[in-house]
Order: sequence, then C-alpha cells, then structure tokens
Amino acid sequence: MRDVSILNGVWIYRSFLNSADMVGDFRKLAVWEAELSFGLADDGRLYGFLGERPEEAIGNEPYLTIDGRVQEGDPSRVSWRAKGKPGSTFEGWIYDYVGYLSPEWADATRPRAVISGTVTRTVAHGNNAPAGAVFSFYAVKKDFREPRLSHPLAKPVIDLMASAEHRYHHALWHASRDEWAFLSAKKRAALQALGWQPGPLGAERASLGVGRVTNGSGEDFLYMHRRMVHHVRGLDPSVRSWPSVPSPKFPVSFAAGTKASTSGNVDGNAFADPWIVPGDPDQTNWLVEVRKTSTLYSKFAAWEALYTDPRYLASISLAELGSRIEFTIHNWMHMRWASLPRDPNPDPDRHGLPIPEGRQALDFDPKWLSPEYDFLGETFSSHVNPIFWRLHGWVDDRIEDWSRAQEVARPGAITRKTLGGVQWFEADKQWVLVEEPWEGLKDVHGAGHGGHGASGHGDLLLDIPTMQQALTVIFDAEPGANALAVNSKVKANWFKRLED
Ligand SMILES: [Cu+2]
Repeated sequence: MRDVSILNGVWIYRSFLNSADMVGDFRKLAVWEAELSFGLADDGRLYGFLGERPEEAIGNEPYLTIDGRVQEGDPSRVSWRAKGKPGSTFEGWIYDYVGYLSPEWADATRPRAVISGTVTRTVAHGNNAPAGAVFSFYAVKKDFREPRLSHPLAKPVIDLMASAEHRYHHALWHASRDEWAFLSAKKRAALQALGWQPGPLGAERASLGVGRVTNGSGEDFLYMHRRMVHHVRGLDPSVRSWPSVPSPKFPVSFAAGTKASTSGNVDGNAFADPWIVPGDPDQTNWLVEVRKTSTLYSKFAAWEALYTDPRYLASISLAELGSRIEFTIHNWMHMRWASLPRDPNPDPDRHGLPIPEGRQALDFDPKWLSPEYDFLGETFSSHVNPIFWRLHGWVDDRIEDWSRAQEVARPGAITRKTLGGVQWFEADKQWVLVEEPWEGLKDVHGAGHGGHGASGHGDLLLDIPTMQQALTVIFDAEPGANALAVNSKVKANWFKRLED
C-alpha cells in the first residue's frame, strides 16, 4: 500500500472524454492537461491548486483551488472539490473529483505514483459546458524538483565543487577526523605516513570519540568551512546564508514572476521524501523523523535558539561551539534536505536509478564526479548541492554571534586576525584552542597561508591518488581480516546522528 504522504507535491493532470466509440486518434479524447499541486495536512485534509503553468507567471493566470481529503485504504481514496479563482476567467467553476492511488509493482525499476479517477462538472459555465458532464482523469507524480534545477549555483562553482580534487578533499577531510578515534594503530600509522592524519602529527584532533569537544576539532570544522564559504561566495555572490532554518513552503506559487522551472521548489529550500535504507532501520527512521514538522520545532528550533543565545555563546570556547554545532543541527540539516541518491551513470538504462544505500566509500568510479551527484547525505557530494552553501552560511554566521557574545562578556580577550584570507581569532587557550586549524595535507615547501591558489585551499596538496589511498586506509578492512570482511561493502561517509 502506498503511503499517502506521497500526495504532497506536484502532479501532471490529464483528463479525457469517456467515448464509447473507437476513435483511433487518442488526441480526440483529450480534454485538459494541467499542473496539480497538493499539500496534505496531518488530519488528512488536502489543499492545493489545479491550473496551467506558464513559463513565467504574470500574476493573473486563472486556476482552481482545491479542498479535499484522503481516506487511507487499499487503495487509498482521494477526493476534492475544485473552485475557479474569483475574478479570473475560471470564476464560478466548480468540479468534483474522486480518484484512487494506483497499486505499486514490487519489481518496478522506475515506479511512479498515479491517481486515476473520474471528474464531474458540478456547475455549468459558458455555452458548451453543461453541469453533470463526466470525464476520466489520471495524475502522475512529478519527481522532486532538486534545488540544482530550481535554483542552480553559478557554473564556476559547480565546475569547481564537482571536481575530483574538491570531492576527494571534502570526503577525506571529514573521514579522517570522523574515523580517527576508531582506527587501529596500524591504520593510524598508515594515514600518518600519507600525511592525512587529522591535525599535526602526533597531536591529532579526532572529531568523534572522547574529548571531541575540548580537543580543538570544532575549530577545524568552523575554519575549514569558513574558507570554503568565502571561496564560493567570491565565485557566486548570490550565495546567501539561511537567516534561520527554513520552514516548509507550499511547493508552487502563482505570484507574478514565478518561473515554471521552480515549480515544486519555489524557494529552493524544499526537501524530498524520505526513503528506505536497506538493512539500516535506524537510518531509515531518522530520515523520516528529521523531516517532520514536529522535529523542526522540537529539535531544530531548540538548537537554533541555543546557538544564537549570547549568554550560552559567551560561556563556551570556539572549539566547543564548532563541535556541538557539527554533530547536532549541522548533521541534522544535511539529512533533512538529503534526497534519495541516484545513479549518475551516463548509460540511459541505469541513469537515475535509485541507490538507497548510497555510494560505497571506496567506489572511485568517475561517474560519481558528475555535477548531478550532489547527495547532501555524504561528504563526497554534499558541497555540490546549493543547499550546502545556505546551510554552511548559517553555521558560519554563528561564529560571528560567538565573537560578539565574547566581546560583550570579556572585552578585548579575543582578538581578530586574518588567516588564509578569512577573519579568524586569537585568545588564551580557554577560548581559542588552536593556532592553525587543520584543512588537510599541505605542501611543506609552500609559503604558508595565502588563499591565492586556484583551488581556494591555498597550498593544500590535492593529489587524487594519495587521497584515494588515504580513504582506502580508513575504510578498507584491516590487513589479515577474513576474506568476507575484505569484500564487504562500506557505506560512504554519511552525516551521523548525535543529539548532544
Ligand atoms: Cu564539510
């Protein structure tokens, strides 16, 4: 049975004459093709719109408004009344609809939700539209309108962020610090030999495990991403922070200037349905929970209030701020906005097929470099997604909140400096722990921080074979482990669920 939450979103609606004769040409049966959009309230009420979508709305397009309800069942029944917009050419129109959600085929490779049913004209309009006429209709659910399609980043940003250098750097930087606390001595030594230990040799800063809040790894998190945000804003000044965690909006708008390309994702902040991660009920449940509006208020709003509270910010170090934000609201935002990963394989038979368990950590196939692989749930791809930059803009703005709160609480204790082309901080070890935050392997012959490199990482060494080797050290089975373990799949570096 289909979950009725699939009703939320945008559908293509088509209606037909109920001809009892052979017509040959099906076009003779066509009545109307239009865009149907639904929002579903918790109590089963449906609301939305039915109308033709112009390339760009001028603001006076006619449409029908929908008021209906859903009865869950097998199949689930959907019924609604549609009324013409007052003051438009549809004024006075009333149509009633009853439809059913079509069954799912278990082995379907590209399933699509469909509502099929019947519609009647309840009130006559014009000369040729008598009351009581009955038509058949079906509506096909559209794919989620990804933000890369509704609100794309500038081309230079996409080209750079989707490059192998930036993908492997971001994936490895996160993986090194996330996994360090759990690696064997042998693996740590191998990572050190490659220069990809998280932080200075022998004084590594793991982002997870005991001591994560006080070891400075949170400063690494804030600084590395501040540099990324700074770099991307230089290439695309339209990249903006979320002023606060956005609430869901209705998926379509008829306001003047609305472009058809944004239909289904009007503000670019919409998110897709959750999905089932095979063999991982915890992750599956989290994907559902993190999308709930109740979670927006119980978790996101509470974290946001905490991380913008000057009294709290004045009481913690920069490292603690970074570490707490990273593993609470930051990771939860990534997973709320993540869409089901799909195969970017250029082969049309495989392209777009769901990969619900995601890329494997050691799958280095070049197909994953495709700009459309912008899965927000893993570090190899998240920074290719437009949402990443709004989300990390929000995180970055918390650094300034912290700095202001510190200045009020203890004027002059924290001083500013420029580091790697961005604003950074100096203070005694209680408030700023690390002199130079860790960004990855650097060129020892380089002239230190300049922020001048074409990669935006100054003198970072972004050698792909070395980074692939380092990822292999982290994610491959221990040498000597049994053959089964060696061949087992390891999910890529997904953002993890922590709550404090
Ligand atoms: Cu990151």
